Amino acid sequence: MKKILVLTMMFLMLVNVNNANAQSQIEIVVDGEGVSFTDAVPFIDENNRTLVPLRTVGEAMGLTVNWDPKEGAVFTKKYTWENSPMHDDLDEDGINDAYLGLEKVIFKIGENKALYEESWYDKGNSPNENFPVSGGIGEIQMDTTAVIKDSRTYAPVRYLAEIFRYDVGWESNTVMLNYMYPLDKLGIQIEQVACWKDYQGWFLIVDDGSDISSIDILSVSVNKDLSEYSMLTEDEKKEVEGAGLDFGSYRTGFTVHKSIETGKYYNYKVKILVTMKDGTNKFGFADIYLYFDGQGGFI
Ligand SMILES: [Ca+2]
Repeated sequence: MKKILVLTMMFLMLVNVNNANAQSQIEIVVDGEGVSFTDAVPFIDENNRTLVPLRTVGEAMGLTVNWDPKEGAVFTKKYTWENSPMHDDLDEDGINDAYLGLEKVIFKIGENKALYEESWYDKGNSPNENFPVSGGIGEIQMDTTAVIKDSRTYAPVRYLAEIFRYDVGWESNTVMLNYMYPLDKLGIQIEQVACWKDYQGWFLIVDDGSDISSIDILSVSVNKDLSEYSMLTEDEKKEVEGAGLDFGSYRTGFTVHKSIETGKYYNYKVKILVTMKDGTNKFGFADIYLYFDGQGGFI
């Protein structure tokens, strides 16, 4: 079931990052906009982790932030069918009928784990039918605890950011958070074109008239481990087309150099940097599940 895989994905994304210079003021930039901190500013705790005032960053990410005396700091994001980052085909008729409609993350003070909840909704024929059809909860293990300081909740920004699909990067003393769009929201279609036991290949297809100028792969991980990859060469594109496949006006493609075993499942996470024709950048991600039946070939 895809919804269970979604939850699993959340925990796989959590990796460590080195801290910036402890002496410097930490700056946070969300989608290119600097976050203004007033009285509450980021600081580095005794575990050498950068803790940020969660409310300020959460609001900059467009999240609804509430303090619940019993639960802790609660961050929620609601989606509609149109703007949801994930859709699913629960009755397996080939047409998506459900969407991720609500995500909630709760940081409890003094605990080194946060709680994650998600709810999926039926597309429905009327608003009255938009009841949750499935959901799930999980825990996010953190490497330090959420704390209260001057009545503010502080925790590492990575956990909040990655749950809500932001890429987290450091540039000297600045934390860069960039929203990673699902590829379809960027107008990019991803099609697997080759599946061999030593390598797997995909096309990234962009419609004619798109505002996209170029696509670069930032990283590929397979079952959590970073994997070698290469962009498709002109020769490889010709070879695939020579196999009788025509994907129209594709822009580029990539090959992942991963040895896979027959009868096993693999989860590929691909981070993509898109440059638009106006020179701006957007981040994207593809989350691909693959079962290898041992029959290598072009798809
Ligand atoms: Ca369906």
